[in-house]
Amino acid sequence: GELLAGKNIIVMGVANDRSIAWAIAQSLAEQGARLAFTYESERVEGRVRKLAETIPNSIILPCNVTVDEEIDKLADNLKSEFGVLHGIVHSIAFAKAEDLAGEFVATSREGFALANDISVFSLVAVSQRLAPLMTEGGSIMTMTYMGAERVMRNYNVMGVAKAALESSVRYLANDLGPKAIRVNAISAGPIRTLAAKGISDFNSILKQVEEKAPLRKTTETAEVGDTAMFLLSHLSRGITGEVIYVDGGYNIVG
Ligand code: 0WD
Repeated sequence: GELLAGKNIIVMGVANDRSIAWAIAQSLAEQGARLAFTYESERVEGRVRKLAETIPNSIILPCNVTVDEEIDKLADNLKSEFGVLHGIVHSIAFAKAEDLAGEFVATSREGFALANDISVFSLVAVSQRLAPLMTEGGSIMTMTYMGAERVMRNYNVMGVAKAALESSVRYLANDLGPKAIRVNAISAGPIRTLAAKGISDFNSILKQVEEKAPLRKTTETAEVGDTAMFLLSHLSRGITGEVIYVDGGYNIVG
């Protein structure tokens, strides 16, 4: 059956076909959702458009999440294209390369602000402006990483941003719950994507997971996609404010 038939969902954060957001989109489309993709800038528009064309009935809209006017415009566009919105996939993060290596203590004020603006506040800004379109209730999900809870080498400012993101999920869940809007995060194991290119020594991180995770393998984007589908569906209706690990169990071992 189609678990997401009649559901309109926005997917933010597709950069290429390796993006976690792209795997999530596949899982959602498989269950009959209608999708709107956003792209950050002209730099990625072509790639996103090409991918979106493979999903029937989907649309694409611009939105750089650092610009309030672009989020306002996105809300207007979605209202006229979809009317009602049922789901938001937030799969966006950014930090300067220099802040993803060496010591966290060296983080600059500017680098700290940028990482938190794009990776954390964007979830608040988007929820704020799109929740009013969720008149039939809804589900919002974002992507986080274990670096929020534990010190992981080189993750640095992004770990601090993910901690703020997970806390934001709880506060948003509490505010939006009375409107039947749920807010959750998936904490994924490391996956080789464009964003992962910014993390130095990523290979040894993957190797550790293969050796130590209970499932003895690294995380695949399709696994994240299917959990995201669950979170956007009626099946997860009792879950909000939660961080769900999709990491082969790595977080439970040393
Ligand atoms: O191991 C991993 N890859 C993990 C990723 C493990 C656990 C969590 N995550 C998280 C990331 O932190 C991020 O929140 O998953 C999310 C998606 O990351 P991804 O799929 O690994 O990476 P990528 O394919 O690069 O998508 C992130 C995208 C950006 O890509 P680029 O590489 O062009 O920066 O976020 C988008 C952009 O498409 N993005 C923006 N979108 C709108 N406005 C902006 C912006 N200002 N900046 C970045």
